[in-house]
Amino acid sequence: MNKTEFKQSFSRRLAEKFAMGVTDASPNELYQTLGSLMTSAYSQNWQQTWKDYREAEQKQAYYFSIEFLPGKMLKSNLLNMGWLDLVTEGLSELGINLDDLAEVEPDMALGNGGLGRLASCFMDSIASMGLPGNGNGIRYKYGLFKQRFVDNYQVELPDEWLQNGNLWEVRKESKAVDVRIGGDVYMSHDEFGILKPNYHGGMILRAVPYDTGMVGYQNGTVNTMRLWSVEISPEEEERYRSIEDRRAVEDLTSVLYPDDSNEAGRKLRLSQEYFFVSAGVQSILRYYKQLNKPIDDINQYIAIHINDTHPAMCVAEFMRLLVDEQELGWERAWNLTQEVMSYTNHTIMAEALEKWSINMMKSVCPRIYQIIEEIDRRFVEEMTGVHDFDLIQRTRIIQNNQVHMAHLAIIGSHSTNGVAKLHSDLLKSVVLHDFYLIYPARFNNKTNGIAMRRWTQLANPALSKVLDKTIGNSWRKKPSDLRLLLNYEEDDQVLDMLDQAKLENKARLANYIQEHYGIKVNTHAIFDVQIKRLHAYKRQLLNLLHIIKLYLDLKENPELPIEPRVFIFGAKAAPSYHYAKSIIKVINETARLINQDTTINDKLKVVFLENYNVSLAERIIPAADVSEQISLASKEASGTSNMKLMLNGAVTIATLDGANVEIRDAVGDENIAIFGLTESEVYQYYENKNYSSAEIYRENAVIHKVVKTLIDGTIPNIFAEGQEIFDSLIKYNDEFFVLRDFEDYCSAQESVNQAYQEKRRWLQISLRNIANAGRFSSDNTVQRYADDIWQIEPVFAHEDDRGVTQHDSYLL
Ligand code: 26V
Repeated sequence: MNKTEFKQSFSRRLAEKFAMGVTDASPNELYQTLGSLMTSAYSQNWQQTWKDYREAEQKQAYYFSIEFLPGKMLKSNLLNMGWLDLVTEGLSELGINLDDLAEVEPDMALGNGGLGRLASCFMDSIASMGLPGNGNGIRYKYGLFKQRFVDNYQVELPDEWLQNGNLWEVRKESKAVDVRIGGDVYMSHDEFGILKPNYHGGMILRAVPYDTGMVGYQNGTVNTMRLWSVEISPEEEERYRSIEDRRAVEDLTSVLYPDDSNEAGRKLRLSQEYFFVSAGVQSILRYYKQLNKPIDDINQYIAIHINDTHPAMCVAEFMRLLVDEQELGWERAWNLTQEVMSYTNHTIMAEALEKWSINMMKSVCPRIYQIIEEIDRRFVEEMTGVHDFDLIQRTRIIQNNQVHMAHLAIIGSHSTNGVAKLHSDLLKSVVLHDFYLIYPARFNNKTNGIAMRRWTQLANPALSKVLDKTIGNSWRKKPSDLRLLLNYEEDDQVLDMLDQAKLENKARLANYIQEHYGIKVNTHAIFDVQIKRLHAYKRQLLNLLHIIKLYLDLKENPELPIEPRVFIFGAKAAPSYHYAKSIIKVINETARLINQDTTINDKLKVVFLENYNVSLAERIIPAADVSEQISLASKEASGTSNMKLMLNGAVTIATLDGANVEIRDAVGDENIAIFGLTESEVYQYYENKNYSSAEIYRENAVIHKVVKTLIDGTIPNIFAEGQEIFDSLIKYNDEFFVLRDFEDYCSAQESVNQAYQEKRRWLQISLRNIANAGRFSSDNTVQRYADDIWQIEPVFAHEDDRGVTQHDSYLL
């Protein structure tokens, strides 16, 4: 396709769809037009990809995740189709700015944070590596709430992302399946003497899939992300006459649960889990049956991945279909199930480990509960005599009237992995140690990764240009080539270009801040960024206390030789997480105090950006100088914003937690500011029970002075919240060792301050961070899942230098 052809097709499509010309159309109409050109262009490849997999009888992987967080898709699809430059230019010749169209697209925010964003990075990479892998999840009518600040408090508004339709999805009525929720079940022998379930009552819901094409990076592959939506099945229309009854059904796929740490134990949430698990597994089996292969070989054609425990019922649902419907014996079905399933753990926070009461599970999916009971019974039987009684009691699935979902996932699969080296080691040694004793070979590590293309080529064109000029453009396909940049660490011209690119990105963010918040920030200040969900363990509070300290220091001595800094926060708190919301309020009030204080000569600014989401991340990350990765060691499974910020040249201040450890290994100690307790020191405190925050508060004058501002009126309007946070630190012994790490954190911050003053050294550090970020490409990560866990391969044998298959490019 050339530019002229594109412009013609675009104008023609606009006329067909809206009967108007370019000058009359709104950005939304232009966006719809461009989107429809794109989807028609890739739909053939989508169909072809599907056919190829089927004809080659390829093993396919299915990534089951209750969250996907793709953000906007317009530019990412353009980039992956190889159309981005041409379309940008073509539109510009028509007098249209592509960015104005991109603005119109709502973020697809069907996820809370790291877990869902990782799933979407994986979808991009799986397609980009030409691998046969698909997503399976829920099409929530409302995505993650929109965050607004009112009087400096977080308030939540619904995210009505589907209001103007969603042009990337295709409703596939013909692929709908029925899911049974609730009712009773009892077993009886049928006329052939086979034990069969008899169902009574409950609801039969129609699960309708909406498929979205996952376009691989310039390789012609288009995989599928299948999201399920509930409908009332035509046969059941009669039963759901009243508005209340219909609402009860529609509620099922209505909202994404916004709490990513505390298990609320809600029946609706469990129903959501069973709904997308059952729909997904049924549709996989339906596909498999069309292949006409013996059911005993299903493990050679299908891999199902359980992303965190939310889809753990895959194990029991797969058993149900094999045993009840395919009439396989238990043992055979069980072996197949274990070979098909694999599981990733994403958190070590105990509160987030899912457990469901037996009663609730019986009431949502009684047959699944029976099957889990049987799995549990056989597990205990099999382990008795092999392992000691206590170990078996601790690892069995059903304990104290609760079903432990992680136990189900581990016992019912062949692979359990963590998401960074340290995290995977902690799973083996602490969190899942009992299981490691039983199944050592099942445990493995797959360090997370990020879709490099989105986080450089799309988010940071300024940096991308510098890279192209300096090291050529091979890094665009092969992120490990970023290493070539190391050859230029002494090249002042290159360092200067990097500096200019960063400044350009900072100016863009500064404009945004000025426009939205009326706060003027100095683009030559250090942009210090902490962006992630608000959680006590992530310690936004530690960052805040350091800001307060700097402020107090400046008040005392306005001539203090510190580089001007802009502290930037982006974070949503779960609506029910009182403490996290108090932290937001206190950061906002501190920001107002500091930003209005003219006596500190604009040396400090604090900006808390509302409604942190993927699109905002794309604005903030390229502009960051400093990346805050300051969770208490052992608590952050991996983190992925750490990788995105590093890739964009930010210098990391970090504890040795999650993937920070691997980032340190990649860049070396001189290029990262490490501080704080190590994981083993944290565990020693737990063991010896000898931590006393009150003692630190009493004896450390600096800490005393800083912490006291929470309750002494220094910061206005935080009467209750300041006290709450003060109490968490002093009265309740500071669960996340904020005070213990404070001094060390301040020194790390001071070393960053120093380094920034030596411009050249700073730019070199930044360059080394970019150059070493290639290893965190999610292309690598998914390749390891493909090789070690799923055993899937690309369809075509001819490969390019990345090992990626090539197809034709997209035609209009
Ligand atoms: C848990 C719950 C429990 C209550 C109901 C709603 C809900 C939703 C999500 C979750 C799981 C959150 C787990 C999570 O996001 N973990 C993050 O995973 C990232 C990708 O592996 C990793 O980088 C982060 O360190 C980890 O916190």
